[in-house]
Amino acid sequence: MKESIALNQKNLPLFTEKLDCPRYDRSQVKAGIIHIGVGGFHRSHQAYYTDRLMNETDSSEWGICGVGLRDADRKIGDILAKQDYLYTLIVKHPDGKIENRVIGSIVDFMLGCDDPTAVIQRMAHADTKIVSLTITEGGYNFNAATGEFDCKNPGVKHDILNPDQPQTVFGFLTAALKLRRAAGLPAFTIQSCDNIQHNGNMARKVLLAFAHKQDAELATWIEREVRFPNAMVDRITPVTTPADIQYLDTELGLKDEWPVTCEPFIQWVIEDSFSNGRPAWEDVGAQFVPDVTPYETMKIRLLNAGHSVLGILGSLHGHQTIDGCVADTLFATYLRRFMDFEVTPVLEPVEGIHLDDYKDCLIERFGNPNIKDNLARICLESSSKLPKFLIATIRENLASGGSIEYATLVIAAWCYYSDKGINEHGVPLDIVDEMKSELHKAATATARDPLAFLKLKSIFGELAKDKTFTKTYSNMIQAIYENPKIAQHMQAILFGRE
Ligand code: CS2
Repeated sequence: MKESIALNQKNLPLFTEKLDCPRYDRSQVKAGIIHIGVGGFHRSHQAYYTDRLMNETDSSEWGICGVGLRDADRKIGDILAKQDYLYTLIVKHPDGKIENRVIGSIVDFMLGCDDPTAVIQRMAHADTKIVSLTITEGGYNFNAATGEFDCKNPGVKHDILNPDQPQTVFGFLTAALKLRRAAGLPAFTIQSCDNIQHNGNMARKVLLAFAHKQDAELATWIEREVRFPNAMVDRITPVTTPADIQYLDTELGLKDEWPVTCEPFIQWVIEDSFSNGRPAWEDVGAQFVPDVTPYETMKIRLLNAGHSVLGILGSLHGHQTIDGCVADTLFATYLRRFMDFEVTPVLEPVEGIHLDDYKDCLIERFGNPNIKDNLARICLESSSKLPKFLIATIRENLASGGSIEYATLVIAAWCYYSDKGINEHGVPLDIVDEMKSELHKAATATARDPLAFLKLKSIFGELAKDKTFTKTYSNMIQAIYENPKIAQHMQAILFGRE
């Protein structure tokens, strides 16, 4: 058998016949963007757009230097370095067609926990124009109920006292901006690419709260000089599996230790507000708009919440993946009704988008049988996802007198899931959540007090005081604890509507 060839710059010419490869001279690319959080999503989305841009236009000042802040990021850093920062993007269509592409837009990687000074200096370098972020919903470190920055976080406390040896993203950003201000350099843009409503405003709010604690004068400068464009980002990117690595090896004779798989759909809607220039991402399909709010709300409340609905209910039922859920008529119908009855009424019209088409397209995307998006990924860190994705919709429907049953069942099911930690067949659930023990503790008190789970105020705020909500919720809790077969409760809601 022929040995497969390692992916790296030297070997790139050997692959150009087999798949799309960067056509630009990577040795000339400067890192105008520092990206914190080089996970699968960054690599299938922003790095992909930027790679296309460099292929199609002269944009060599907009390469990306990846940054990881924690030791857990060492693996991706080491693999990328070994491969000259190249990796393969495997785009899987629903009909089985696969498009492979080597992405070259990442040109360097640095690990903050190894050498914070080097990362700060790189961010403070004149070449750096944008620092972009995918640090997950939890990374913004705010209390979901109050929306305020959490100054008690140990990393934050450390960084306030040790500005030169930061551990958190806030410490790194302020240290770098401080150097830029001292050097008379323009501020960089801070560009959030996370699924948070008004992600730019949120990044601004938490960074300013942090900077005020550390250096009030610097905070005023940041407030004036740094732009934080809001954006809606979208591309479903499941966790890479050993089968993806094997596929490249067998089919293309290419050895890539960490490729990324994703769906063909991609969207990026950005507010055109940058402190120090930006790439012409619109040349490769991104959309610049004056106000991204309606796009963000639509995406977070339909796609991300839709994922969570399937994720929590599907996990209890014993489904493994999103496409597995959508292939089950009960789950597909439930999802569509949730979108139609509970989300659509709280959305504003979105220019250029017909909501029915958008929902049809979402269900088609979820059903892509080649994107085996695991429910464990979807349910990861639910405590920082559900307040924004789902609970916000419940709250708005409570205010307007709209339907809440579809979403409330998910909350009641989440309580049962956090309490028991097993699905309805007794199989242990793979729960990964910063708040796992608090969730479990609150949920186990349900036997004594049906509303116990709602006492987690950082998640539910004052929802426990809303009579309409608690009535629906406690009935569902009682029903699920008596009979955990979640499909029967979903059916009860669906038939009750007919
Ligand atoms: C998912 C998202 O994490 C989640 O819960 O809903 O990762 C989703 O796949 C992306 O936002 C798609 O753009």
